Amino acid sequence: MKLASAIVALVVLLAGALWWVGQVAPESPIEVGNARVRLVPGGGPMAGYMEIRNHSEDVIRLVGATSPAFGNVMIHRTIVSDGRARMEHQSDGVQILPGDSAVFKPRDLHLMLMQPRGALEVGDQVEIMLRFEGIAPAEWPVAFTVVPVTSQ
Ligand SMILES: [Cu+2]
Repeated sequence: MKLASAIVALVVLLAGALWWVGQVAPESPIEVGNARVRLVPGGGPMAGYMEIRNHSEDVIRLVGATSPAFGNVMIHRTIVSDGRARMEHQSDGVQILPGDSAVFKPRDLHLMLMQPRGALEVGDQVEIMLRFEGIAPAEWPVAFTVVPVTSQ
């Protein structure tokens, strides 16, 4: 009898522990990889690149970004037509389907980082706050690494 109740108590404790772990360590709905900023010296605008993976079951949308290191951040896409490159502001943001990813890379999607507030160096970390629709919390701080302007 005593052994049986001890086993019941143990099972209840284990179940409780598993529930607790599930509550405190949920899988992140998004993952941001290879976050980097190409250094442009002299106060000019810089570009930020990354890959955002949507692990959630919802459609999400990157709608904006801010950074303490820059006065203004916009979402742009470079479009090449007739051999000429131009940048288009993505006023509706960037939609990412469940299980899909958005790749920000040279000559494509990028964060346009304008009005740098201080001198940056290769190897520095820059915080950029990504703002989404479709997930909670809406704001995700991401550390971007400053890389040489010649890197891809
Ligand atoms: Cu741009």
